[in-house]
This record gives sequence, structure tokens and C-alpha cells, in this order.
Amino acid sequence: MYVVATAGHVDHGKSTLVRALTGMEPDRLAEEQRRGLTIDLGFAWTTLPSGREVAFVDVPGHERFLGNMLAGVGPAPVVCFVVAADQGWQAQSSDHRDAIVALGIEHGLVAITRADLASPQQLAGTEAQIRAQLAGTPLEDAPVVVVSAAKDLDQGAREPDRDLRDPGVRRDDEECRDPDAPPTAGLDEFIARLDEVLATTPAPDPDARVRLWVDRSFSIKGSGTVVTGSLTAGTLHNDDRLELVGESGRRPVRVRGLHSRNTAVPSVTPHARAAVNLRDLAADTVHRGDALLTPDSWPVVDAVDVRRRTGAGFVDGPRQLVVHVGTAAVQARVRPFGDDHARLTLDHALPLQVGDRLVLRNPGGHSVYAGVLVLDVDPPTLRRRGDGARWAAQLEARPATGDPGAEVARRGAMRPEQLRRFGIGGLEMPPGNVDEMQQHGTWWVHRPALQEWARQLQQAVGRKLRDEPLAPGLSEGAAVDLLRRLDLPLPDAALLPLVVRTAGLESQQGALRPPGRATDLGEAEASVVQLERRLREHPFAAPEADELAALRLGPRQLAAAERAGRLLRLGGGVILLPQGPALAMRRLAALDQPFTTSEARQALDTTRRVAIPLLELLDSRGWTRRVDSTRRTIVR
Ligand SMILES: Nc1nc2c(ncn2[C@@H]2O[C@H](COP(=O)(O)OP(=O)(O)O)[C@@H](O)[C@H]2O)c(=O)[nH]1
Ligand SMILES: [Mg+2]
Repeated sequence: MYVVATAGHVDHGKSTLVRALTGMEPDRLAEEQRRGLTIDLGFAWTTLPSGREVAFVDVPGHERFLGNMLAGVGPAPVVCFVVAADQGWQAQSSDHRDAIVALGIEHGLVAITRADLASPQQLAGTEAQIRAQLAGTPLEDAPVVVVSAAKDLDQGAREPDRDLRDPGVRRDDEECRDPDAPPTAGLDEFIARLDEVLATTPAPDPDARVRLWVDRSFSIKGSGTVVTGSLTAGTLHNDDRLELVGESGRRPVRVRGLHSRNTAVPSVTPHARAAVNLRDLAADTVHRGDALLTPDSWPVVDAVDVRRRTGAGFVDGPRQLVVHVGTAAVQARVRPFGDDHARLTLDHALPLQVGDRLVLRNPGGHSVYAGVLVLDVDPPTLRRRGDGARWAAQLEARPATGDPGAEVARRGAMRPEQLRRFGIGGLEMPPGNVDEMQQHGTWWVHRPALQEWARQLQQAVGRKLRDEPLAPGLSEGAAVDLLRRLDLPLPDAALLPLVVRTAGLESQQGALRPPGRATDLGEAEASVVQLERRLREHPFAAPEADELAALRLGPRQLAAAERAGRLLRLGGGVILLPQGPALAMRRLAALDQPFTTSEARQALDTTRRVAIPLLELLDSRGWTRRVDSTRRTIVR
């Protein structure tokens, strides 16, 4: 299916054309039918003789409803631009053209309508105007078809007094008309041209992530809430879990049923009009401008940096504008970076990607202010003097499709999936950046950033060990905190091992330190030497608490001595030499096996305070084994 939006000045025959093509009534509101005026979007569809299915989104032409018009055209890939032959190019013809250009819609055709109401001169004039007004736009070479689409020409302005005429007198202008011919002309030609345009429209990607901009929300008795929209990419399935993002925040939702062309379907592929029945959701919590998304696959952002493509510049422009994208219309604050670039801070967050086209409108105005392209969906906060100017220069240099290398460099490291979420790049390392990039697991890392993190980490570890020589090193937690606080913060703790390696540090039990560094015991050195000497003479006469206190060996000093491989700490504050357990094994091996704790104590010439934790250590090392509740044997 293809989705085609109408565009053009009010009363130029858009709805009439849709009606003639589809046999359906696009003006669905009672007020619209009473006033003969399209106020809101209308929907109608048909199957072309070629078999192509077309859904029309019929938009209002009146200037007061430009917002509704933009919601209709915003998500449409193809446009049918309508100008009345008898009225020629008018104000909203220009506005709608500007909107189409701003949105970057490249496919479409032009219908010159109400041809039966125009003289040949008027018709030629209108056609010339159209050519002139569309020159330089993507619709410049669009086919132009002349049509008369009113079903009942009697209602037209052409023959208001027909009933008053003498039926016996034939008038000249009726001479060549077959009274039974359908009161329309050019429709077959229009359909043929439309078919050609659709044939050249690029095929949408059914595997893409879904972003369905909601244009209507209503509730159906027994089914609950239904939202509709034009699906331009991705596939919707029954039972899908999606995310609803909009004015009232973000929430997970579940698809209960799908309709396309008023028929229940198990899935909807693009392009299509889709009606989505959502589970457990009140209809008044969903609005036009909300979007149904593939969960966790879109950046939902309230600030974007943009580049102007059409319309007026930013510097002398308003500081408050309405941003139109998809079916959404959101107020935004404008911070210009020169005439061509600006930051838009949105009143509420929207799912946006690099490359999205936005239409900017003056809050009070009825015309398009400018059309912009989203360049950055994760712009940095600019705090310091000069930040703005530097950033402006970066934006100016940025290609419209985004620059994966620059994105990675700015953040130091990124995952390709993150870039894809932004709407930039594929899986490949961007060429030209290869030298500066290094792959680490699923990350791309910018080498200069990595070097800087490593340098900062080395310094922090150095500081830590200078301030606290007995410390095991800088804890990994403290390292991550430090690296996250830098001007270019480490984006993820998962990158710490890479930084540690690059810094030439090693990690031992969560502490970072230079490898093979002998622990400097500082003031504790002399006491440890004294203790070592004593333990070499009486290996199992572990020092008592008061002796350790006299030597000023507290838990920190003892832990440092243990890390340095000088002492061994057992449970219960028992201190031995590191070779104590091996020495004990030699003596225990000389005993009759199995042996009791008391026999072991005597053989080691020590107390129960020492013997029990020592035997437990030997058990845990698998060097001895309990045979019953009182006896052990050595394991050979
Ligand atoms: N005679 C004639 N009248 C037309 C034709 N197309 C539209 N009209 C009339 O023009 C008026 C505006 O048409 P409408 O479709 O509502 O215009 P829209 O505002 O662009 O949707 C209506 O009175 C239509 O009947 C046409 O081809 N011939
Ligand atoms: Mg209309």
C-alpha cells in the first residue's frame, strides 16, 4: 500500500478529488459536511487498476488548520498537490509547498482541478503559475494532470441557472457533450500518472524500527482504545509490545489487534494506514502527536540541534517556535548558532533521529517559518563562554547524514547500536577514522580519549599511593567515579579494564596499582622486621594483641605487610610468617596419623589460639583432612 497526502489551498477540490478516486467520504466530521470544509484529516483508500493500493490522507487547506495539514503531510511519503484551474495559485498553495519542501517530500504529482470551471486561458495561466512556483523544489518535475472531479457538476458554479433554462433549447457548450458521460474528466490520466509516481517511490524497510505517529485516537465499545497512523517503516504485529511516547510521558503498551483498510489483519507492513487496538489503555491518554515505537530503539529527546534547509534564518527570528514532526506539534525554545544552525529545546520529549525533517512555525502564524534537518539528537550542554561558538563551528562542518567518527570522538567511546539509534552509521568502523579508533568488545573507542583516561588514572593511582602508602591501590569504584567526572567522562564502567591496561596498571582484588610494585611499609618496616625475626625463631608463637600494639602494627599495617608477602594473617588475629603452613605440615607429617588437635598443638609447640585457625587453613587448602570430630590426617 502507498500513503498519499493531499495539499493545496482551501476549496481547490482536494476532498472532491479524493472522493472521486475512492468513492469514500474524506470529510468525516458532521461539521465538515455541513460547512463543506475540511477541518481535520480525512482518510480514504482504493485499489488502482494496476493492483497498487493507495490510501489518501486528505488535509485541510484553510490557513487556520495548518497544524492539521502538517500532521497529515508529515508522515506521508507521497503528496498530491492540488491547484484549482479557475482560481490559480493562492496563499496556502505557497504555504503547503513550503511545508512539503521543508519536510523533504520528494515524490508526488500535481492535479489542476475544477478544469470545467476554467477558461482555456485560465487553465494555461494556472499551469504556468504552478511551474514557476514549484521550480527548484523536489516537485519541480512532478507530472501535472488536469482534472474535473465533481461528481455532480450541477452543483458547481458553472451552470447555476440550469434548471431555469428551456429544455427545448440546446446550448452550444453542450453540443459536444454526451449527456450520459460521467461528469468527470482526467481521472484516468490522473490514476495512470499516480501509478507511475508510486512505482518510483523507494520501497520502505519492513525490518526497520517502528515509529508510528498517531493521528487519531478513539475508543470502540468492546475493543477499547484504537489509534491510527501512517506506517512508513517497520512492521506491526498482533501482540507486539511497543512503547507509547508523547505528551503524557512514556509507557509500555501491547497490541491487541490491528486493522488496515477496515479489515482485521495479523500484521501491517509499510507503507500503510494502520489502526492499532491497544490493551489496557484509556483513549484519553493518547493524543495526536504521540508515537508508537519499537521499545528501546529510539532516542526520546527534548533537545536537538538542527540545520536550516528552507525559510528564514534564526538570528533575527523568534525565540519561540512550534516544531512539527510526524503528527506532533510541540512548542520549542530556539537558541541560534548563527542563521543556519540552532538548538531547539522542546516542551516535551519526542522520538527523533539525525536526518529527521522538522517544520518550524511561528506560534501565532499561519505559515511555515522554516524547514530544518536534525543534526544532533544528543547535543552537549554548553556552559562555558565560547562553548556556543565552538559548537556552532562543529555543527557547520557536520555532514547532513551525521558523522560517526565525530560522534565517537565527542563521547570518547560509543557502541554502533547507539549510533544506529541516533540514525547514524552502520556496523562498519567509519573509514577515515580507523587510525583514531580502536574496537573494544562492542565498543568503538577514540584513541586520544583513551590515552587521556589512562593518563588521568595513572595520576590518580600515583596520588593515592603517595597519600596512603599502605593502601592496596585505588579502588575500581573510585577510579570509575573519577573518570566519570572528567570533562570527557568515561561513558561506561565496562571500559575500565581497557583504561587500566592502557595505563599499564594492574587490578588486584578490586584495587588498581602499578604491577610488581613492592609495598613500601614506611614507618611499619622496622616493626615488621622485628616480628619476622621473632617468628623465624619461634614460628608458631604468634604475637599477642599487646605485643602488636607495642609494635604499632594495626590492621592497615598488617594488611599491607601481608600484601607485600611478608606476613600471613589467620582468623582470630593470628599472625605467622607466610611459610608457617608449610613448616607446620612437615611437623604434622611426623606424627602418627590420624592425630588430634592436642597432638598437633604439642608438635607445633603452640597454643590452641594458634593451632585451631592454622589447622582450619590447612583443611581449606586441602593439605589436611578431618577423619572424625576430633582427628585429622594429612593428605599425601
Ligand atoms: N465544477 C467543479 N467543482 C469542483 C470540482 N472539484 C471541486 N469542486 C467544488 O469545489 C468546492 C471545494 O471542493 P473541496 O473538494 O471541498 O475543496 P478542498 O477544500 O480543497 O477539499 C466544492 O463545492 C466542490 O464541489 C470540479 O472538478 N469541478
Ligand atoms: Mg477538503
